[in-house]
Amino acid sequence: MVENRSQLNSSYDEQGYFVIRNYFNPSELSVLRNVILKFHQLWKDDNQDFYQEDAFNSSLITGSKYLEPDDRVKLFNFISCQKLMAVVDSVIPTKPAFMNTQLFFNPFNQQQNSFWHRDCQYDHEVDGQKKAIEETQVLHLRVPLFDELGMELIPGTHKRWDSDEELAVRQEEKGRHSNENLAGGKEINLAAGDLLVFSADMIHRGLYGLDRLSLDILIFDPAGNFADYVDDDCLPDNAMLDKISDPRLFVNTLELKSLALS
Ligand SMILES: O=C(O)CCC(=O)C(=O)O
Repeated sequence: MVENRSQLNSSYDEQGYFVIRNYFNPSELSVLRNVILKFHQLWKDDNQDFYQEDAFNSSLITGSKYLEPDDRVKLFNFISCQKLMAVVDSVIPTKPAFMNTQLFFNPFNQQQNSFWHRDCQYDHEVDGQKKAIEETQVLHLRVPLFDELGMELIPGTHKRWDSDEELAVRQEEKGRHSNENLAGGKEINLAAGDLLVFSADMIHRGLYGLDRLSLDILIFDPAGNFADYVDDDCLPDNAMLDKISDPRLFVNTLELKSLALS
């Protein structure tokens, strides 16, 4: 287990990810599970067609659509708890900012395959992707609520461009498909209580199976301008901020959003 701040930082720097096993205790997990299972049921009821045909995740978990203020505060307090802030601060030491949350589950439609990608490929063509890899930093903090197969990552790709094969597969070019196996993929199986931290811009894919239900928290380095990506409704209001023990992550985002408007 890697725990020390500089070790975490150098693992992340070299590999693009690290895992801390057994990081959350049963009572921390049970508070989180309670809130997330409520969200997930309401979300599924409200999105039945999408859930049954295409979905493998939901997002905006901290928003007001499905959760009551008390549960949102519990979730905000989990996201910014000491254990997670220690990890976030080790990778983004200056003003880390909250971006969003996602919840990954097994697709109901068993024909769906998991797919290799870098997150930045959905916003940029190849030149923009290269720039994003060099200049910006977005972190995924994955918190599995149950044991799951986890993720497959290609270590080091947070800092290097694709091989010809990686590019063809993840962009589905030259007759290749994004679910093909890639050399260098490392499977990271996860158990409830583990924490996986990885770079959004490394080449990765989810592994479907077991009881997969994973909360994914996205955090960004303010050097990259992502404030516009943040949905206002997913941030705490003033009354909620008063109930969050360490609200830095959210305050940083609110400040960046107000700077962007001025
Ligand atoms: O778990 C998955 O299906 C994919 C996860 C992923 O791509 C992500 O967290 O960015």
